[in-house]
Amino acid sequence: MNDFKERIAAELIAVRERSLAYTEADDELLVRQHSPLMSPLVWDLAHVGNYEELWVLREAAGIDPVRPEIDDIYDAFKTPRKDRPSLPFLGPAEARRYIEGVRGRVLDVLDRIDLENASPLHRDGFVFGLVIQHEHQHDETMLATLQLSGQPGLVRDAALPPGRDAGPEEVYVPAGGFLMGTDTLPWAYDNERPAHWVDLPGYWIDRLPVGNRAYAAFIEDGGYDDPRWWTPEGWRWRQNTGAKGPLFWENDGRSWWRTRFGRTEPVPMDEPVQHVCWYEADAYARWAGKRLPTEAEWEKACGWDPSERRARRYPWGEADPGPSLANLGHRAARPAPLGAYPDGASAYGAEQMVGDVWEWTGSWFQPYPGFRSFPYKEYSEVFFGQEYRVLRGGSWAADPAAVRTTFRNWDYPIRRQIFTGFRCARSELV
Ligand code: AVJ
Ligand code: FE
Repeated sequence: MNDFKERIAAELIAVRERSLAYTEADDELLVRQHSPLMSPLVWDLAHVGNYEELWVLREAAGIDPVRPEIDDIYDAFKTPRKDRPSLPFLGPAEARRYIEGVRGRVLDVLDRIDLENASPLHRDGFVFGLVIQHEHQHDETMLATLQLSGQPGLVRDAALPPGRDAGPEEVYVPAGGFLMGTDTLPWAYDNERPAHWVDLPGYWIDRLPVGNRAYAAFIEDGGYDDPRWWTPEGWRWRQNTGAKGPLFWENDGRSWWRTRFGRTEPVPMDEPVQHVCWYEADAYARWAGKRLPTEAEWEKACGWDPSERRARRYPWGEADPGPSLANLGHRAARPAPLGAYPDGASAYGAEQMVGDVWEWTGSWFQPYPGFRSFPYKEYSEVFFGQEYRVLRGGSWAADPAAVRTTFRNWDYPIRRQIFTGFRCARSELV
């Protein structure tokens, strides 16, 4: 195998180790549904194997189905998450056997194929990138399921760099065009393409994500009881849910506590806030006299290099995201303190844009001009419209393989179990 194939094989092995680590619990825990919002963990596990079989073995390599009778069970569109517990899904032992069998053949395919070959699924190892990123995304979903379950055990305590006073609260992004999206990153999804010029007026964007201290000040200022800060739908959400703060937060009358993978601890005031929905982020921003950044504003502040006039792969440039640049890959099960990554700053000086928490933007998930679905409509196209808000940047639970300045994630505006926070922006006064 050549170097590139070796790297793909290493990524395949690493992501599988991760999936298996999240599904080591007893069988009962794996087959149980912890929340109607989520699948049983063992469903996610076999689903990633089934996806890999469909795309690498059947579509790309033309190999006959291993177990065609289970396709419907693992088709996310045939059964919504809430109905998945009633499916005849594979049990834990069988699921592990199935995905291992698929993986063995996938490595054979990798060994055989010509990555310089013309087929769009194979070019630059695209189909392998597809399944590696897909599995990492499901791993992050499994972590959210585990967090909701309240089960202990997934706190990882790798030391994170200390926070620091990072200077002025906002950075200024001068008016001008930038290239949004990509034509060249080989593993980018269809929704990140094509690259296109976007012209923006000057604006200010927060240097750092909104922290727990600032968010607690919003709550303590009566932010959850004042309809002025909320959109009508947001206010309805607030009233129907009775929410008083981020998910997993509690106030004992004296201070704020949070529960994280089964441990209850004081809310660390110097960390980015997480587990807030879009409505909460939007209300906070209005209270602060600001607004959420549009997706284009977010991407320009994160990835554009105005002196080179080109887009960077990461805010700091092209270097891989090592532990001094960003908090990714579940090294610790938490966001890093504010100001922890001065070397990870973007060209405009914005920090912690990649890693720590996904960030809500003010934009709906919509296609870029010239969008073409690839390799299938159900990855992105069926979600376009005014139903999902775009999330950017990647959380502490996102893997570097599925993070870049152009990467787009999306979810319903009510979602809070995901590892999501936000930063604010405001238009230049003219
Ligand atoms: C891009 C994270 C919204 O989890 O629904 C997983 C990714 N697509 N399987 C999701 C995905 C198909 C997707 N998100
Ligand atoms: Fe999936």
